[in-house]
Amino acid sequence: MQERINEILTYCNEKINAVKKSNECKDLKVELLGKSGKITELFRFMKEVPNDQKQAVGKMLNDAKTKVESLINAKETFLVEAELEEKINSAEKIDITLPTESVVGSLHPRTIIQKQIEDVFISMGFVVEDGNEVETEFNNFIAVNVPENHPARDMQDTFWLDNGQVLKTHTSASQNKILRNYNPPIRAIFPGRCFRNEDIDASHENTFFQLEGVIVDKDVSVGNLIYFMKEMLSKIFKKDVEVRLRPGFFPFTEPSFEMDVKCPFCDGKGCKTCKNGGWIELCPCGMIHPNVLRHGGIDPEKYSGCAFGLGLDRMVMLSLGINDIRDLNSGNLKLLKQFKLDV
Ligand code: FA5
Repeated sequence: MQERINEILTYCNEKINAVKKSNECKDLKVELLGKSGKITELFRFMKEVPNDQKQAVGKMLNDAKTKVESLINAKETFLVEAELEEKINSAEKIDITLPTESVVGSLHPRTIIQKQIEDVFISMGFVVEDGNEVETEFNNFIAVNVPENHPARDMQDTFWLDNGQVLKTHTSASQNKILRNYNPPIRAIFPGRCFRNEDIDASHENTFFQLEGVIVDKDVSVGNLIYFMKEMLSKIFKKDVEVRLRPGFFPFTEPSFEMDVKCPFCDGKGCKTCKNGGWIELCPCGMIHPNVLRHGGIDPEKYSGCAFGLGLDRMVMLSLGINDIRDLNSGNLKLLKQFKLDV
């Protein structure tokens, strides 16, 4: 019997050695160990084995079966690992020097200019704050001295929500929160997206960005306003710029101004950008109205403040020579990806 078992074991060994792929091991297990497999066949001889030898022979057969099973399993494990190794190695053979079509994104021009302006203000001791896009009527209008039925509300054609709130029409809507959250002295800027029900053209969008700033302290004057704006514009245009103030009107500032910058492209001589006027209207601003300070919990007898509401899109268009504001919201990558500036 031992001889027969050895023959079968030799046969199994040869078969196992001949297997070259892991998926062939399954078939081989059936062939050797399945119902009509070579090893199973051996067990059929058991009935011919004399009773006194049955135990010893049974043990021999079981040992042989276990041996074949473990040989096949070991071979299978070996082949699976070898195949995995081969897969990994062949993946590494991809020619990484071949040119690939990778698309590298870039920051939106508005983000670039916003970041540059923020950096200048941060360097002058300002904090940068964020505002809501959906605002209460109080924050958007009442807190900035535009009570119900005030005609100044008509200056901003507003998207009202069913719940009485509004899509922020200007970043001034965040002024109240800033005044309340910080104690004077305050130096803060707060950029944000604004919404107005506007007829759209090359310089007007229904969704646009402003960058607002407030300075509140003892004895703040128009001189402070001019200083900070001049500093910021000179850094952005990378040259000393001149600014001038013209009278303006906003319910939340008194006095109110429109700040113009001497055209940084032609130094005031007149060019396409300034429409030959030599000056570019850039930023509404003024001294914060006492009512706005009071709404913000600040005593106007002790403190004064100034504020400005820069049209961020206008600033972006000016700095980068973009003629149509609609391009900024267009998602037109051909245009937008041209502006990979340092940030
Ligand atoms: C305001 O919104 C005031 N809150 C600004 C302000 C703040 C004044 C603090 C005084 C003190 P105005 O409506 O003019 O003001 O808008 C400010 C700037 O936002 C404009 O100069 C313009 O550059 C930009 N802007 C306004 N409406 C639009 C629009 N529809 N599309 C694109 N930009 C706009």
